[in-house]
Amino acid sequence: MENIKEEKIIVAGHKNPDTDAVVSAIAYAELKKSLGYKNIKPIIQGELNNETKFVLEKFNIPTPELKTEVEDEKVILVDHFEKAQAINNANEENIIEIIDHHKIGDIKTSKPIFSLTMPLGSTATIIYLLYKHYNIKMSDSIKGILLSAIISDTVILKSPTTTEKDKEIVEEIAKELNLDYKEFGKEQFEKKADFSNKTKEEILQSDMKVYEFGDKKIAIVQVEVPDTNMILKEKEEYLEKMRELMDKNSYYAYIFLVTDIIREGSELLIVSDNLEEFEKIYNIDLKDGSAFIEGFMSRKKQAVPPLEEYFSK
Ligand SMILES: [Mn+2]
Repeated sequence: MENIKEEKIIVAGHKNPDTDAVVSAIAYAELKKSLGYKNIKPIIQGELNNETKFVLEKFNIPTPELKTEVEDEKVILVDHFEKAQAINNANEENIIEIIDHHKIGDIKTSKPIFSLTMPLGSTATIIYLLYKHYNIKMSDSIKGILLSAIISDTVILKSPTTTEKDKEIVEEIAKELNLDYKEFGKEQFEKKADFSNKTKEEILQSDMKVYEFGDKKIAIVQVEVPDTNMILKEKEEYLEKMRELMDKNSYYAYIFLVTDIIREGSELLIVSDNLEEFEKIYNIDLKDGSAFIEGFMSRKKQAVPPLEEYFSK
């Protein structure tokens, strides 16, 4: 019988990697090594964003190898459960584990696998719990990047996706590392909102996820900024670009969440040939293609479920 611990394995986050996807891949590969896996490594499917770069540098962690297709390896998926977000050529045969905090998606396997999903603020939170479960000690670097990933996904513990576990773990790590997580979080989000080296098209595609509802594909991108005017002063240009990307990729709609981490809400920019539907779905009046919703912080918990409900009718 083949010994899984000897096999070549990659740990892969989703396309358009964010801090949680990258950190979870790194920390989980590290945990697996401690458990005796000899040939395992984290990979990223695309360039790091400014926030993730800052986090890895801060905690002295090398950037994982860039890889966009599974070859002869086995693959562990972290931070996603959707085929559309998975590395190319990940399939029923080569996926051996999934660790995630999203809804169960459309990925199928031909054999039983280890799959763990928990409704927590980040995949990093689950990885932390797995370290505890296996009683494996974490280095300060691993603790640091896990804290950063939790803070990133939960918008410094303010998003409605935040759970008591996320808070508990952030506070625990912050204490152990003697780190003011609120200050650090602010610094981190400033990097995240640094778009100076990016074009509008890059901003619109950097953290984009595509969701399929029947035959309709809807793209949703989210940015978290200290001030929505950074983006809204060029709203017209963004809407135009969104229309272009929507047409090119045959999306049913393109939604841009501009989340204000100070005001704790989001401006929704929406482009679609059926805008009235989206006004109904989110209970908003779009003015020149956008509307602000107070308390709206989470793509996963607030943007996606109403679409699912509406389009599955
Ligand atoms: Mn995540």
